[in-house]
Amino acid sequence: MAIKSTEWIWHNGKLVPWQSATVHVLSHALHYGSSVFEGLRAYSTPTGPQIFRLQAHTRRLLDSAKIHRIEIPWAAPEIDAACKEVVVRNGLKSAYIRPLAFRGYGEVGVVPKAGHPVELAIAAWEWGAYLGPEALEKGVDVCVSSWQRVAPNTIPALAKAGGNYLSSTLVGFEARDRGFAEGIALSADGTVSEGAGENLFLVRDGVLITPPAAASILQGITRDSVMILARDLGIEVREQTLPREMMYIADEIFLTGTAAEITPVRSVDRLVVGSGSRGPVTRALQEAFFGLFSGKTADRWGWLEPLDNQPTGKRVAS
Ligand code: PPE
Repeated sequence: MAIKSTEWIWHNGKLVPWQSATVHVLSHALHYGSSVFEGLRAYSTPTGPQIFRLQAHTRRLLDSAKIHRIEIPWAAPEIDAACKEVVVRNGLKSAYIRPLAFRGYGEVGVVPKAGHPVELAIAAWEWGAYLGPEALEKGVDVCVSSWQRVAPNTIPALAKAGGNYLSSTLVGFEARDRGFAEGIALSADGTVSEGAGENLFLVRDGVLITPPAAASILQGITRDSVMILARDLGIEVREQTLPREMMYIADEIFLTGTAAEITPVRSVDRLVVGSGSRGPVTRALQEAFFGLFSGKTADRWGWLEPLDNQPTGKRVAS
């Protein structure tokens, strides 16, 4: 997907013109994948643009950095304020926001010495539906990938680190080569993990089930939001390891992510899911989720952050 460039990118503490937000080719992250990043969305709402779950994303950025011992020289309130600033200064009504922290140019070598520079960049641009404009309504066809997720004790899946996405890229390439919109990866033990860039939920007999944190998933913030919204709607939610074939006999399946939002799945490995169209639970959750931005769903969790550009320090439990 081509990036719709904007005017400014926040880079190491200041706004620089889009074209000037560059790095040295000997930056550590380019060689060893030592970056951590986030993806957030700002939605246009009746009370102006609002960022969805800003504090939760900043917290996960800092958690990812901690796991990889990347010392980001900015604290959460500063990162929150910078995310707002890039949206405001680029005049965006809605946006995808991409904070990226990485080991920069210092010495070459796998293990960086203390004090190796860490850079932080935050860009924002307009980004539409991740899996295509029709996907949110009609659903997508997915396959199980021959590539499995990283096993525990190899690369930590809970960190949203650049290096992890070599796995996602292979899963995504294979799926598209085979004519599918997205690939689902199994974890090292063969149970369902997640999509290349999305968490997975299935519905069976009205119960919503999703793989647990230990299934080599990224703990998605959309996943967390969907579980909270579902419980609020009186839907039973379980985090449970799932054998692959549970997808074949599910009544409904959908994928969640900041980019993918809530995207129904209409087939897995060419087996039709349920009735083959968006199911009632998926639809109810989409309505609750998108209702947060239209004003139909009351934001009782403090998930929407206005762009007043003031760091609030508020941290909402997830
Ligand atoms: N799993 C993976 C592997 C993943 O990359 C994402 C987000 C999720 C789950 C869902 O997490 P959350 O956004 O917090 O609900 N993927 C991001 C990157 C997409 C991209 O292609 O780049 C995203 O959705 O922003």
